[in-house]
Amino acid sequence: MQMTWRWYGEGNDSITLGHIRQIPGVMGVVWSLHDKVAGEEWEMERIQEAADQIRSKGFSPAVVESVNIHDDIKIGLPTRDKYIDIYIDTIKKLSKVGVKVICYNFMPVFDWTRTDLYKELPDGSNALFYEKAAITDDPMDMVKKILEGAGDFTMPGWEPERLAKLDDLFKAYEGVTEDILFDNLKYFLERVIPVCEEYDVKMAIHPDDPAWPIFGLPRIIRNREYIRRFLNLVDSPYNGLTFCTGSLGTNPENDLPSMIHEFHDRIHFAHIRNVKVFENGDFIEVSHRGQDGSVDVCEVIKAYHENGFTGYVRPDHGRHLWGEEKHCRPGYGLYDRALGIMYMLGVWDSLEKEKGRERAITVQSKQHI
Ligand code: DNO
Repeated sequence: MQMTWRWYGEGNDSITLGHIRQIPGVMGVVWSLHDKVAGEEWEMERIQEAADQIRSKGFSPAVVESVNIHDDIKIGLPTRDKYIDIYIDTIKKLSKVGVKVICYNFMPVFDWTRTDLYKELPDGSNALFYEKAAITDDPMDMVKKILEGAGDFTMPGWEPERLAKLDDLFKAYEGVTEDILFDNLKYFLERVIPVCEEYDVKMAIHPDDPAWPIFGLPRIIRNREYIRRFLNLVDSPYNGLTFCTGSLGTNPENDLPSMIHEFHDRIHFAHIRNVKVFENGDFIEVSHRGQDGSVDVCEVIKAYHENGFTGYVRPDHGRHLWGEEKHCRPGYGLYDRALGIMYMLGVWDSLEKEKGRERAITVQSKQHI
């Protein structure tokens, strides 16, 4: 497992590369060009500059998260080919600086959705919260809350310019059913995956967050059955997953360790996060420690370990601690994600030691024979 950290870039993140260097075990920085809107060209000079900056501090730039997919591709409009061409061009350029994995999503209109970005937890910290009853019929209510909460920070998937035309967007998605969304995803993948195979860049789709349809929009990457269907759309190792325990974990029916056992060879990027799911289906993000939420993070790590996982991992959203919500991007503070890394590495390292001991015992007993 290769530990990484999501960084939003100089001047666009409260955290610096210098801070990240002080977190034990982090070898890669997950990045993007966050000012680019879906469907826009990524210039080679900008890509090179970002990769060089990340490398200059000793990190690998091998994972890019959020090369966002234009809505026309998801809706299946005739203009999609133009946007797929641009996407392919970006994949080729990213390969030139050593990018190996691209994390993206295929959620209509919104990326992750929450109803409160700063819900207080009993310990006095605060975190992203989803309250079912607070979802009104008007999605604009939620958009306003999220954009207000984000303040000056950009939020990938929550671009104000795009969301200003929310009514038009919703109209454009009318008639897009789950099956049609699957077809449109297949169309996209059938064009993109052969290029990925040639350029050795793996696509890793992010699950829908939360793992159910909202505002009548279809959401298709949300459980074992749908993930199987997704992987079969184009059955290539280059068509893979970002396995996010926080997103899939919002539905307690998703048995995460067992899904890792099934899908591990198609998981290229692991997002590890804990959520506490309440009986009425509301959920809040909590510390990575298994006991603190509904995701048994120890078992998750164990499942990766048992399968010899060598892919990229990052702590996903964290709580906002010690007042940091005043200056950090929602969900992306420094402290809780750093604590999460230490928890994950603690579990991983002890499993590695155990394996070493078992190996030594096996060698010893063979010598006796
Ligand atoms: C949540 C993230 C997602 C992810 C996108 C990828 O914080 O894991 O927003 O970056 O869905 O396109």
